[in-house]
Amino acid sequence: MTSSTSNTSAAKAQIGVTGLAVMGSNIARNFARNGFVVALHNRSVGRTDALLAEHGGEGEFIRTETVPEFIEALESPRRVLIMVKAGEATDAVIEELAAAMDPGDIIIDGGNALYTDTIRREAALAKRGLHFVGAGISGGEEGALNGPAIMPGGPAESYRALGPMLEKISAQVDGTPCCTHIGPDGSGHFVKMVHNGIEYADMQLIAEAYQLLRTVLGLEPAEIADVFREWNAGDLESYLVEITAEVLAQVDAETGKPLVDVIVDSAEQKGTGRWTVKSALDLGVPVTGIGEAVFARALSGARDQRAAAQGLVAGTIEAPPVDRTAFIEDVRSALYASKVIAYAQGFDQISAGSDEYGWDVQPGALATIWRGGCIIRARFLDRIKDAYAADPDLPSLVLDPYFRGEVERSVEAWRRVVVAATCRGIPIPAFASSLSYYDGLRTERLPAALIQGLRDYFGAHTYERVDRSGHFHTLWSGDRTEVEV
Ligand code: NBP
Repeated sequence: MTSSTSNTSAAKAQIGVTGLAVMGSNIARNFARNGFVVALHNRSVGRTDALLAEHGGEGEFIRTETVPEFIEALESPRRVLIMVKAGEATDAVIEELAAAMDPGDIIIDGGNALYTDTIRREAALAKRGLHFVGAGISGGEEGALNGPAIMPGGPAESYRALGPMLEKISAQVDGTPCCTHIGPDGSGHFVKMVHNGIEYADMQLIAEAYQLLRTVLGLEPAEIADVFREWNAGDLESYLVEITAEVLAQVDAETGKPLVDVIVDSAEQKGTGRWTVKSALDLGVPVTGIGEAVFARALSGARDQRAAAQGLVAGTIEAPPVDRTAFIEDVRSALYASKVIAYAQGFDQISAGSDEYGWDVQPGALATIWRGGCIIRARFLDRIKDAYAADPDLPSLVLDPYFRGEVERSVEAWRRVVVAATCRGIPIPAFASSLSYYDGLRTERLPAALIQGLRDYFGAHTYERVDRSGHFHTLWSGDRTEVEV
């Protein structure tokens, strides 16, 4: 049933959604399809009317035009989900809503907010007695409509009033909702940010695998689509691998060429990958896979510079011969191992962020809710859930017995792939840096000792010794004896 006027409706809405572009309207429909009465609001009323005209029959909606009307349409405590453009628009909408709301009411920001903004907003609204929930929502427009993964932060108290509704509209895997309370203030948006960072790494690794199969084996996109389809039946099963096969198999109607060959090779970004890397730098966590993925997009976008660099000598060297079947299997292994590294690094960042802000984020719970609804959903996440169930204090995902076994089994293939690419001059930044990270992690003695020596030489920054505790400095410009400082 659709209510075409606002506060004349008898029933009050259990949830209000403001911001009815693609994400907001699909989430509003998802709530309504799940039996909730939904109040609708958008800055320009045309979007509200378009939603009601096209989908008003899907459930019970209350149409509102103004913020006071919208607030009046909601049952108490009021729950309002904001789905507007992240940044200043979110602040403007929060201010308008907060002025009309009462203590105990809940404002949920489902946009891709920067977690530090969420921390700031939560603190400011808490002073006014309002609950603020920064909720990461993943799954794109399809997920928003049919069941996204939802990562709500904010006060535990507000989750009690809100959680069951979010759990109902989220994706479900094995009867478990892909939604759980992540922790206080900005934790939900923080984990969503890292989720997006992992998504960047995942996509870059897939793209490198494609490039290798195309360049080294000379396979056509349709043939590579078949390879990805096959991979999707095994341990690599995931939404991104599945849709890679779809995109590679697509033929451009106009030219008859593979669609991938008529798309400009310049990848864009909206910012969450960059945020992830900035945060990782601040936290001192090496997220090399995500970093390479962000930089690879930046390089792809430097079109003028790339055009000017055409003709630079490749300097390729003779590569070991490759057998088609064996090489495809090597690339599969390298992709899987690199993916383990990207997730291990992402989970390290979440753990560091959780420690820094005192959020107590549970990595196993996160792996559980990422199994469905979101873009990085994958069979693999069941394994991550199991890994953290077996050892919640796992020092690195790579050290879980299952993942360790997989990576150790893959490492020779991984090296062959990196060698094959390097000899031929094929760029594989994420494959190569993930392998280097793995080698760095397992190397007993790193050259960081020399770096410490250099730092002490030019800046008297001191060093620690392997044989006794304390901090030491060599009198480099004096008699070069060592002093304890
Ligand atoms: P957009 O990010 O394109 O934002 C459009 C909405 O913001 C419209 O409803 C627009 O109202 C409203 N808006 C703007 Br712009 N400025 C406003 C202001 N100053 N005051 C009030 N409303 C304002 O929409 P989207 O793609 O649906 O995404 C919504 C949120 O969800 C974003 O934060 C996005 O990052 C996040 N998200 C998107 C995806 C995705 O796949 N697209 C996935 C996950 C999360 P108008 O109609 O009057 O112009």
